[in-house]
Amino acid sequence: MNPFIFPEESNSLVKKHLSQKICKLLEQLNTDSGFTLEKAIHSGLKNPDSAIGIYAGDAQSYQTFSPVFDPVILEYHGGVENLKHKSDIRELDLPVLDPEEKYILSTRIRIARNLKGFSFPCHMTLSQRRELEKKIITALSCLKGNLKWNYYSFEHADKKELKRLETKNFWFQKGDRFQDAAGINSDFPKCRGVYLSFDKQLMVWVNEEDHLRIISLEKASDLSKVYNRLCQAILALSQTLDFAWDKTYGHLTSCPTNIGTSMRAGVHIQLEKLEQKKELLFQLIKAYNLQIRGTRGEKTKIENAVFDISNSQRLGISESRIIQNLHAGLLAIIKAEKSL
Ligand code: ADP
Ligand code: CIR
Repeated sequence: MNPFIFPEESNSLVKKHLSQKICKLLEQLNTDSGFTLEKAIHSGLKNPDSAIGIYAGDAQSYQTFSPVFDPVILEYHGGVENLKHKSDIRELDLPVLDPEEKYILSTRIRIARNLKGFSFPCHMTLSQRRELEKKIITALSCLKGNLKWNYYSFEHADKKELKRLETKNFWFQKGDRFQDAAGINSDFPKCRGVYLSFDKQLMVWVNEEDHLRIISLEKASDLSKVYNRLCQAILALSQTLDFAWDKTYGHLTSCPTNIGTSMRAGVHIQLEKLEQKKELLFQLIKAYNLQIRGTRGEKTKIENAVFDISNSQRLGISESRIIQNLHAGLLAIIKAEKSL
């Protein structure tokens, strides 16, 4: 019998794909760092509303537990047979999307990275997190020019300064109950922190869901500019940090939804007319491989007709292609909004 009982109402991908046969095959296995199937699926077992329900505790999890990760990945990302994921991080020059600033409030692109040789955040001891934070701070201190500034440790930075960062959204909270059940919040806020560039348009979250979340953000609609800043940061960090990578799955992340480019590029866009014509909006979203999230992030509501529209593809597509598709999709959405 399957020793793991998922909540009856759960529709998660892990519940769907973890058959008794696969469970039997995997339940006694460990990765070299001691990660197990039980730890990987703990979040899905605890949260009936999990959509995915599984996290990787290290890079090796994707191989050791491939009989369950592979079908989850296949269903979430689409076909990966014979796939060789290729990265293409290079600067682009695309026209500004909304020069009159009528619709787009802000543009944000994030990518995730985990370091080779370290367990992933749901499976780290305090001393491993500490060692990792030290290594990342050293790498961040090499950023130059506009990307240069300061690391704010959640443990050691001045409390008033941290409050100020929090009110301006330059900060991350303890993870949600899905991440909590996975173990990602252990020892929070120890060894967590945020790096901010002088102009506050580049942010790096340290020891959140992934070792690094590199975020380029601007209250404007110049997608190329936001993307190019991210390219500069990631290329500079790659000089000193060695990232977990797989030739099929690309960049390896805690949540299998993020593997591949690990990139979510999107805008906050106010669509008062299309909000009343959702079927048209959904058609456009589908046609350009985009997704909608709530105004305050994943699993939140749309407030004031402000949609978070971003790429839905991450695997088997390059970073530059994602940006080009997003650009084309947003032009079409703005055109539709204007025409209504
Ligand atoms: P992630 O991007 O890491 O997948 P979320 O969907 O939770 O996770 O978003 C993280 C945060 O970034 C949320 O507070 C969300 O409101 C904010 N955010 C997302 N897109 C934008 C944007 N285009 N402009 C400003 N903030 C954004
Ligand atoms: C879940 O399974 O619902 C959570 N672990 C979050 C999954 C991440 N994101 C997503 O579906 N896009």
